[in-house]
Amino acid sequence: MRKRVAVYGVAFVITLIAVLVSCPPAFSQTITMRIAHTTAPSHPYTTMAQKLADLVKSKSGGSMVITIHPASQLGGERDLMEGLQLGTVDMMSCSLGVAASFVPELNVMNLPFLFRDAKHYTEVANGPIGKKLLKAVEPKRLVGLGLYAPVFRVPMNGVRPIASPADFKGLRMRLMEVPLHMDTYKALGASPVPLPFGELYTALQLKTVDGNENALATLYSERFYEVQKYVSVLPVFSNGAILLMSQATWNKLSPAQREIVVSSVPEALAVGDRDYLAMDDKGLTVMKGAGLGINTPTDLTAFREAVKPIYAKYMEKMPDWVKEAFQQIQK
Ligand code: EAX
Repeated sequence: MRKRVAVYGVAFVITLIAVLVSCPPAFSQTITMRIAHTTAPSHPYTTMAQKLADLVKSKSGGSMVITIHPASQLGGERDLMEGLQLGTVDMMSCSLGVAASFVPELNVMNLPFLFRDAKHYTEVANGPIGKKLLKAVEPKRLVGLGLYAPVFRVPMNGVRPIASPADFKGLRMRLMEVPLHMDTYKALGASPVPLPFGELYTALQLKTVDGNENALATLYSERFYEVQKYVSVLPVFSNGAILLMSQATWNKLSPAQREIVVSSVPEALAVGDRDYLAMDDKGLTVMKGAGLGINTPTDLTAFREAVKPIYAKYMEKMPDWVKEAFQQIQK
C-alpha cells in the first residue's frame, strides 16, 4: 500500500513538472526589447543602456531582456525615431536636437547658450518642465522615459581655434539634421552641412567638412580628434538626450512590466549622467595629450548677441506652457 502511494506520488510530481514545462505561466514568457543609439560602445549612451538592461533583467527574474545596438547599427537618429514610431525599434537614446524635429516643444532645451552648467540642465530636466516635456512626446506615438546627458556640445575643427564669432566665418561645420542647430551656426557665421552621425568620421577625414560640434565625451569616444586640430570649449548647445520607448512596445507590456522599466530608469540615467561628466573630463585630457589646440572663450557676449534671433524664431510659435518654461529656465 505504502509503495503504491509512493509510486503515485512520484508519478504526480512528474506529471506536474511536465505540465509546467510545456505551458509556462504568463510571467515567465521572455520579452526581448532592442535599445539603439548612434554612438560608440564605450559611450555613456551604452553604459546607461547596459545598466537599464541589467536592472530590468534582474527585477523581472530574467524574463525581460534588453539587447543593446550602438554605433548606428540600426540606423541614424532620424531612422531610429521613425523606427520607434513604427514599432520596429523598442527604445533609444536620442539627442534632444533630433528628437525636437519630431516633437518641436523639446526645442526649448536646444536654444543656444541657455543653460549655465550641468546642474542647471539637470534641475530643469528632472523638474516640472522636464516632466511636461516627457508628456509632450506622447501624441507622436512615443513614451518619454527620461532626460539626461547634462553636458554641452562644443565646436571642433581642423582650421583654427574659435575665440570670437568671426572665427566661424566660412567653416563648413557638420551639424545634426536639426534646423535650430543649423540656423544657430549660420547666425554665428559658419556654413552648416547636415550629415548623419555615422558618416561623420569619414567626412572629417576626407575634409568634406571642416569641423563638427559635439560633447567632449563624444569627440573623444568617436576618435574625431585623430583627424581634427582644434577644440573650442564654447557651450553653444546643451547635449541633452531623451530616453524614449515606442508606444507600440509600451502597449505590449503588462502593468507590472511597465513598472519594472519605469522604476529602473532613474538609476540607469544616473549612470549615464555620471559617465558623461567623467568622459567629458577624460576626453579633454586625452585630446590635450594628443596635441590638439584647446581654447576656452571666456566672454560669450558676442556669441550670445549673434544668436539672439534664434530665440524669437523658435519660441514664437510655441504653446504658452513652453514659452513659460523658456522664461523660467532663463531665471
Ligand atoms: O545623440 O549626431 C550627433 O552628433 C549626436 O551627438 C549623436 O548622434 C548622439
